[in-house]
Amino acid sequence: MISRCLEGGGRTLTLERTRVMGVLNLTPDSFSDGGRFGGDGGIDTGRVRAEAEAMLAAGADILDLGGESTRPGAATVDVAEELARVIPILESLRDLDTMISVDTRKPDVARAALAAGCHLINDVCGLRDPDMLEAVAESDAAVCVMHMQGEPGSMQSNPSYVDVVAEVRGFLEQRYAAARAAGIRKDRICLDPGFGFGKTLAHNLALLKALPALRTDGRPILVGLSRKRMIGDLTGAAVDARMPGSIVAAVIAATRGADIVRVHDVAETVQALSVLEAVGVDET
Ligand code: HH2
Repeated sequence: MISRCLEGGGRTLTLERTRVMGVLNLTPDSFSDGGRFGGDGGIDTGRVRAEAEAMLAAGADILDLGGESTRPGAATVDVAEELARVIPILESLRDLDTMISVDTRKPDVARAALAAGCHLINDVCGLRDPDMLEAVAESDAAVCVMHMQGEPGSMQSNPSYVDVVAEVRGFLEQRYAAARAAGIRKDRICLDPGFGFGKTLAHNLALLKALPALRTDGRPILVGLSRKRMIGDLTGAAVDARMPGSIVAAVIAATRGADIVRVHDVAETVQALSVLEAVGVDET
């Protein structure tokens, strides 16, 4: 694997092996783990902290906090609600020795999260909102620029591409160029094809096969396949029974050059990736 790193908010993640981003969804309605830290009565900070510590002990390198579900058809969340879900948790985890990411597509949430000390903004809209681009550019945080066709509310109704790999690659190149032009240093940027975001099973499989072709200016590739519908479509497994397929998907992504995998099942994925690492992966 080409040696590269991701820098943000004073933290550096070296990428000589595939790194693991653990998902901490602070939502009542995320597709696989919604409501696990409490629902309408508020989020249980102690339970999130315990899970965060367990993920780090299991080998997570990044923790990704999300206050809005982006599953297909999800309801939008207003800024105040998303802030109430994310910021107190972020503040309670800030002392942990890790990179903390906030998964948001709202510039106001990103600004508050940056002020509260997050190290990475994970934007499923790929910095298309000029205000989001500015919010990240004004900071020294890392950013994940993800591809999505359409909006979460309707993205799975009829995804269509002439050439999915070329179009996703073109989008990532264009948003990468916009980020660079806004003054975001190269070392702060990673890119993500956005599995399941406005894509059919055939589109997702084509992108996974072609992952090395999506590499843009040598920057890291982040991949999120964990528990997604794609795994269900291939295996028939219900959402709470997709761990084996998700682990294999993470390993396949790693063999094709994924630098970071975004997963719900950290310990199991780390174990699988350590077997892969012992064997080694050819340069991509
Ligand atoms: N997938 C989800 C959310 N955020 N961010 C990146 N960079 N890449 C992804 O593939 C990705 C993401 C969807 O998964 P999840 O957070 O588990 O569900 P929900 O959106 O329902 O909260």
